[in-house]
Amino acid sequence: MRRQTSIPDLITGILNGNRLALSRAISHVEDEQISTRSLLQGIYRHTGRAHLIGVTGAPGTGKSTLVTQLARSYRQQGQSVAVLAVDPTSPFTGGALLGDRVRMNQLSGDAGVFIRSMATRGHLGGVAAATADVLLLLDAAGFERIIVETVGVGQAEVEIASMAHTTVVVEAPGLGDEVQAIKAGVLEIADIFVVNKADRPGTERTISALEMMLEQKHGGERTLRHHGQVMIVTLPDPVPETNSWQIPVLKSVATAGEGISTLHDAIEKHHTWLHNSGMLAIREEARIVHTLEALIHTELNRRLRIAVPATMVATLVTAVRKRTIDPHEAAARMIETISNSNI
Ligand SMILES: Nc1nc2c(ncn2[C@@H]2O[C@H](COP(=O)(O)OP(=O)(O)O)[C@@H](O)[C@H]2O)c(=O)[nH]1
Ligand SMILES: [Mg+2]
Repeated sequence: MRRQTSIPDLITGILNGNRLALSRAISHVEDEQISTRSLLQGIYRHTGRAHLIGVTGAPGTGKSTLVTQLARSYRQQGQSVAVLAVDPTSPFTGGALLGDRVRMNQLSGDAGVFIRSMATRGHLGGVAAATADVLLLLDAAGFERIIVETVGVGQAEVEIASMAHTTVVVEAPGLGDEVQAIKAGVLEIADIFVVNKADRPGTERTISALEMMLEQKHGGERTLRHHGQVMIVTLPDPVPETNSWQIPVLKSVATAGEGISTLHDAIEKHHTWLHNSGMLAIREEARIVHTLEALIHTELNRRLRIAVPATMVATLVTAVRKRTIDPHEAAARMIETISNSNI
């Protein structure tokens, strides 16, 4: 059984960089305990300092290997770094190949590194919302760089990647079709592309394919996805030349540590650009809108489930099917029931 620690103690612990307190707090979020809300309330004003780096891409492209190398690179420059893997297939979750374990062990035992994986199932409020809360905890604990790894396939994963300040999309050569496959969701959120496994044939072709897609892409826009809708954050028009970010297409061999310093530099350059261009505030506000929508959505769903009995839902569904009432009318009656229930 988990030892009980009071919320104020947990908050103090997190703010003092106590790893045990941080781990426990993350478990609170994962288990969706009621205490999560007061926990977040206590730490929120201490957040906003970390640079959030999203690393996403298809499974097997070498994200975890790359993230491990990046974390080492940050450590070498004296910056503290947290890694959050939101990936059921991630080596961090225990499915590690020996080499990955060895690499992770080189980082473990270092107080400036914190590595954690997140379960992707069972979050009522959605995995993206739970991840956002864990990111706040890591931020409050004082980590200067937070790297979140996700598999860029599902909508939730794309949503998580879009919460980052800097989103790195990882490709691997020979996945020509997959470049197309992930293009729709991921191209819009990429700030940096990296073609990993550059020791493999086809690297230059993949780089050209990405560069071609970038040329076709309309510049100056970055989209945030939410519930299947797309919120577009648009820069003031016309976009001043100094205000635009040129998305670089880099290459790396993560297993050999090649290309890591270039990637590190590109991430830092993007970080500086976000600050200097004013884009940081624009993106943060878009993210806050997104968070508020998600919270409201979850809360209204909860109220709906409590206030509207299943029998009423069944009756209304049947009525709609029989064309006695239309869907708008049925929805209105359910909403009215919530309003009258004083929940
Ligand atoms: N040849 C080659 N293999 C790599 C490279 N980077 C990672 N790998 C290997 O690719 C496999 C998948 O790597 P992993 O980091 O788990 O990918 P992820 O699923 O994207 O997180 C592992 O066996 C890695 O050792 C690379 O640059 N070149
Ligand atoms: Mg992985």
